[in-house]
Amino acid sequence: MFPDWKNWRHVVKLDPDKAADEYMIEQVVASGTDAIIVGGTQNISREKVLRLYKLLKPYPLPKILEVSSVDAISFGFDGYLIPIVLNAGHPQWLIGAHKEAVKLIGELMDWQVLLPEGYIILNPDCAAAELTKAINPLSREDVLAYARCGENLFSLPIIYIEYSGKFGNPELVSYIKNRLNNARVFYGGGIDNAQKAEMMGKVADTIVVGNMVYTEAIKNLPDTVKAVS
Ligand code: 1GP
Repeated sequence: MFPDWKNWRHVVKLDPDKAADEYMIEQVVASGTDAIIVGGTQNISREKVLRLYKLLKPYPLPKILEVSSVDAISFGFDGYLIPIVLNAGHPQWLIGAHKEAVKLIGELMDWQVLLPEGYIILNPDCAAAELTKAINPLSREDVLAYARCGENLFSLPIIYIEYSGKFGNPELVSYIKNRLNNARVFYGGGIDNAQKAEMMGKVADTIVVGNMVYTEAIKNLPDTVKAVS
């Protein structure tokens, strides 16, 4: 089964393409975050994913792989998040890559440990937006329509508002969150201190922090957890 994710308030996303060591992982775990997602967009290989998994293995908190390429799928994780980019400009990222992966390993897949997430990528300058040719700019009605399609047409349990690398607009996140009925709203992008964590924690179900753990802002990590607890 996929770990009990609905109570997660704070998650750290680690990028296999960035350097991590035991001390950094200790700091991440000690922060009190609810789970660790391993995921990234660029230069992801199975070798890099496994290197990170080895560092995380001693710790009991949920270790989730966000699958960005079938080549990087590694066994051992507690769950697998499957991104579906709702505002992708190319069907590859809506269903194409998924279909290819299922064609390859569909027989072996344990569907119980998979959880799909509907991404809406709103920072046009981030790597994921470039890769998926994310459709931007979007009005808030456009964003809401994508979110509602994800929730109601695709029955996605998570709508992930992605601003990777940039702090987004809490009012927009709140607008979306208040108009969804079932899907939980994940927010990620530009959170590097308690104040930003609190702002987004008020309007999203779960906040995702990424880049800050690779900078000196990692010292603020425990405060970002406290801000949403
Ligand atoms: C990236 O949403 C996450 O996928 C977190 O974004 O790296 O900007 O914190 P940051």
